Amino acid sequence: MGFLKLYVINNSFLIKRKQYILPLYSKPVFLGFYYQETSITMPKTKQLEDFATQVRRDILRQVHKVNSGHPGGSLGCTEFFVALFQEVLDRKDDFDMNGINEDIFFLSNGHISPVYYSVLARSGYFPVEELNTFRLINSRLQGHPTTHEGLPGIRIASGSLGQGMSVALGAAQAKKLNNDTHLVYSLHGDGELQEGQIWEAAMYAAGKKVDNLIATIDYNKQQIDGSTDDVLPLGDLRAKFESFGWDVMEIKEGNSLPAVIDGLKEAKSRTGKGKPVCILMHTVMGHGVDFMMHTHAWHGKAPNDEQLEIGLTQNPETLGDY
Ligand SMILES: Cc1ncc(C[n+]2csc(CCOP(=O)(O)OP(=O)(O)O)c2C)c(N)n1
Ligand SMILES: [Mg+2]
Repeated sequence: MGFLKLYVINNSFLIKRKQYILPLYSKPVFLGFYYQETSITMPKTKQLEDFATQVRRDILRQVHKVNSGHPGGSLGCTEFFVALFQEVLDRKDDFDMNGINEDIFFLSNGHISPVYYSVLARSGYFPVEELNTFRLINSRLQGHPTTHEGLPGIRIASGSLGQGMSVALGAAQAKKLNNDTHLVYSLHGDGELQEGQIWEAAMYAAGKKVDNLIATIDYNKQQIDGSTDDVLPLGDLRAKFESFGWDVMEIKEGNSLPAVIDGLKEAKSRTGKGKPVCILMHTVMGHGVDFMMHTHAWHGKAPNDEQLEIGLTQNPETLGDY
C-alpha cells in the first residue's frame, strides 16, 4: 500500500507520520507505524510560510510594474527558494563569488528571476527596495540574471536554457578537487530538459561520480507554449536520469514547505555516495494565485491592475512590501 504523508504540528515539532486512515479536514490521510521528527518547529514553519507569501507578492508586483516577466514558474518555485535559502544552504552571509567552503546554488532556468531576486533580497543579499528596479535599464535586476551587474547572489548568467547543469557540475568537481566538502545545488525547468546540453552534463556528472551535486527539476509539466506533453513529451524522467547513473528522488508536494525542506535534506543525505542526485520536484505553475494555477498561460505574462489586486488579496502582506 502506498503512503501519504501527514504533517502534524505540535508546539515544537513537525511530525511526519505514516499509515492508518484518519479523516482530517476534508481529506483522508494515513497515519503511521512510526514517526520521525524534523528540525522545523511550528513557529519556524509559520515564519517561513509568511516569508513565502511575501515572496509571492514581490513576484506579482515586480512583473506588474514593468508589464513583463515570468510569474508562473516563479510562483511554482517559491517554496523551493525559501526552503533552500532559509533552511538548507550552508552559506556565508556576505556574498563571495568564489563560493569556497560554502554551499552554492545555480539557477539554470533564469527566466524565473522574480522569485530568485525576491528571496535573495529578503535573505539579506541586497536591499529589498531594489526589487523596484526589476527589468529597468541599468538595473542590477535584469529580466534574466547576469553577473556583470554584480548583483550579490548571482553566480551565472542564465536564461539561455540548458547551460546551468554544466556550470554546476564544473563547480562541484572543482570543490572535490579542492577538498571542499560543501555541496552544489542547481534548479532546472522541465521544459529545459529538452535541451541536449542537459544530457551531456548528466552523462558527465554520473560518469565522473560528481556526487556533491543536487540538481532539482521544477517538474510542473508546463512550458512556454503549452504542456510538456503537448510540446515535446519528456517520457519517464526518473528512468532517464537513473539510466544516466543518477540517484533520483521525488518531492511529491513541491508547494509544501515542510515537504520541500524534508526533500532537500534527504537529497543532502544521499550525496557522497558516488552518484549525483536528481530531485524531481512536482510543482504547480502559478501556485498561490488561483487564476494562474495549472496553466502555461502565465509562463511569461504580467497581470493587469485588476489581476494584481486579486493576486495580492490572495497573498496578504506579511513582511512588508518594498
Ligand atoms: C536555449 C533557449 N531556447 C529557448 C528559450 C525560450 N524559452 C524561455 S522559457 C522556455 C520554456 C521553458 O520551459 P520550462 O523550463 O518548463 O519553464 P517553465 O515554463 O515551467 O517556467 C523557453 C522555450 C530559451 N530561453 N533558451
Ligand atoms: Mg516547466
